[in-house]
Amino acid sequence: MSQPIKTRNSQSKFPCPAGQFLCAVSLILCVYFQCFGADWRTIGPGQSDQMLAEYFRGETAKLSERCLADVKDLNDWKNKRVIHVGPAHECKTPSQAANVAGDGAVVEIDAGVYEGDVCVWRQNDLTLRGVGGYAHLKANGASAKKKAIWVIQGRNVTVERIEFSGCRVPDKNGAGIRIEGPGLAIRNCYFHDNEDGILGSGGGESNILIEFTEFARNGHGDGYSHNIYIGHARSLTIRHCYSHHARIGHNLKSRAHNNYILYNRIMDAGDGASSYAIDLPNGGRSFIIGNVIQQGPKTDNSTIISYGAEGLKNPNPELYMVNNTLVNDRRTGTFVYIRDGAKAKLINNLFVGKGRSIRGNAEQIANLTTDTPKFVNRADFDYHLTADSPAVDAGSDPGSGLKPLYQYVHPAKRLKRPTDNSLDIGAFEFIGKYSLTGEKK
Ligand SMILES: [Ca+2]
Repeated sequence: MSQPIKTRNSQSKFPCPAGQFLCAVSLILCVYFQCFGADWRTIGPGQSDQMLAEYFRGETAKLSERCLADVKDLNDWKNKRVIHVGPAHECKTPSQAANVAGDGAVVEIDAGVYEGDVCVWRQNDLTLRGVGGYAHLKANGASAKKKAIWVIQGRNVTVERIEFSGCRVPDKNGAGIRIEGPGLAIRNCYFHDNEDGILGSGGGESNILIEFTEFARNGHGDGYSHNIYIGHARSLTIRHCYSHHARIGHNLKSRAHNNYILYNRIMDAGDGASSYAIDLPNGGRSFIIGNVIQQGPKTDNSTIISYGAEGLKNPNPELYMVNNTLVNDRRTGTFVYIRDGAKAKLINNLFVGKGRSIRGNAEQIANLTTDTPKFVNRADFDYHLTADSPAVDAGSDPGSGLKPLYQYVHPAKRLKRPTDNSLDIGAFEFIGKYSLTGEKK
């Protein structure tokens, strides 16, 4: 059963032509200034206009919470039906809400554990959110359509504060979310102990945004299932997330044509056995900026970041890696593999540990390879710099399009990257000491 597709800014929402114009302008300004913020306008070497155009064409950006609040002011909110879910409401479970929701519904799910409750969301423009904490969808081996806890078929869906765990299916790809509709935003969620955390693409027109979200211990253990596995979407943006301990599979795998991998923490720690930290098997225009990435001694694959391993099949085989901190705790390995034929630019990256920094060809500026980075606490995976680190003030200006604007705060948060006169190498700027969790000491 498929739902009719609604066009954006449907004219029937607005009472008069002037109103339509003002509403449209306000909405565009809202999307431009509040969703994108400064980082969206500056990311990418000369790509900012293209990125904006991409995201205006796309559907994800308008779904940010702040934008929804503004849309409310534009008289749109009253047309959305809010459905409350929980033991005290008429709708006891999310799957009951999925049977009654219409397009544009806001489904607010009381915090708590929902055992074995799985469903398909076919409606468009949904907001699905936990209220008062995580709504924990504990599958206990259940699945919708033998695919996932939630199969999302509608377009432009936002998911917030939901915890997904325990999906198992016969083909060993049971996911927290299977993406089948274009345009998905995931915020403040937690995916753990499924066979895949998130799986799918929503098709070639789909833009996917994942932020402030944790992924842990997903994977069947056969190497074909991963914490995050995005197919051939138009774009994946993943930022301020924590992805760790994928079971044999990758902590992040994406076949999207454009990848914006920004300010995340991707880790094995001491006991993780993931394969790649980041796998971009088909290349594509990819920005990897400001990430903290660690490969543990038990990793299943000695390469940390892999670009184009299955061939540069996506358009624009360009890789921009800027101000990342990469630590290898394995006895040897490769930090970055770049397939021949790609255009790669690596600036201000910090490579710590044994192994080869780069396999393949890349333009390199101000990267630092060292075994004495003078971190605050390497054994405890706190890679903030100390005053005498060789990375301090050793960076090169990557240009406004590539400059890191945030830094990761644990867990799955961010702060604006502090600035002084000289950019440091790596994911963290040293201006006095910060704790792992972002407090200034
Ligand atoms: Ca500095």
